[in-house]
Amino acid sequence: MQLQLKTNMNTSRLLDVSQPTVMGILNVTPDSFSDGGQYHGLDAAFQQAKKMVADGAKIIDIGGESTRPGASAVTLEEELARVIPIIKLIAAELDVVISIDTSKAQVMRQAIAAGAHIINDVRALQEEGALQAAAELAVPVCLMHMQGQPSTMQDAPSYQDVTAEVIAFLQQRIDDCVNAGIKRENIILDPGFGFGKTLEQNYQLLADTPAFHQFGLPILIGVSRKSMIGNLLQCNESQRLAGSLACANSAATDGAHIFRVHDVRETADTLAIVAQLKKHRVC
Ligand code: 7PM
Repeated sequence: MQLQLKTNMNTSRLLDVSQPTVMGILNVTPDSFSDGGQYHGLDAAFQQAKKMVADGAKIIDIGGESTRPGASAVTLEEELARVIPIIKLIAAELDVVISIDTSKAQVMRQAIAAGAHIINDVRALQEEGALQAAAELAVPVCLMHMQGQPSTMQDAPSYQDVTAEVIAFLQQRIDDCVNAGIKRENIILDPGFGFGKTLEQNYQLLADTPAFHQFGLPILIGVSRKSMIGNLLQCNESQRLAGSLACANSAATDGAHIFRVHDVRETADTLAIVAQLKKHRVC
């Protein structure tokens, strides 16, 4: 399974996601790199990206909006000021695919112009102008499921059948995207762990990873350090590595393609073990 990417020369390049692929998380919200002046923040973010590439990340996911439950909204100007400089720097200096974690059409446009290759939208292109921007940009897009809005989504998540409802939502968004002119083969799907789901609903979805293969599209899994791990194990964010790797192991065994993670090296090791085991497994 391959994703077709555009480069700055208007040539194209393929990203093979048939083998499990690590996407390293680079948050550029003030709480992540707030060590003083702007340059230091930029340099610290770049050093972290460089390390993630050395550790095996094939994609760097850059996000300037905190979608943390209860987080406040960020203005367009603020989000652009956070993400555009680091996208330009990484595109110029590192050989890695860049995804932009945003829901705003203008951020999508400027990020792709600055050198990003993939749009990662937790709101699945439902904001004003996003569908059209993604269609015009003609780059791969990740469509994620969320119930509600980040500010209130964890208050009272409710489903009759979480997996069936997430799948129905993704099917509808695929149809909407294709109707808007987005190529089906440019779509990546994501169940949206932690986005309007209880602990039990999150584990139900993870256990149902095989169901997401019905679309024949790449599956992205974002469980790294999330509350579904912390609440089960009763541990804080710095103590969620083993739980994150256990989830990655399960999803990789079930054939997920892209793993959005904080701990790149450890996840790449986990995926390598799963790949080796798969060579020896009969079914
Ligand atoms: C606080 C809570 C801060 C949650 C950040 C988060 C996903 C994503 C995020 C995901 C895709 C995080 C999340 N999660 N994009 N962006 N899939 N496609 O843990 O699961 O990083 S933000």
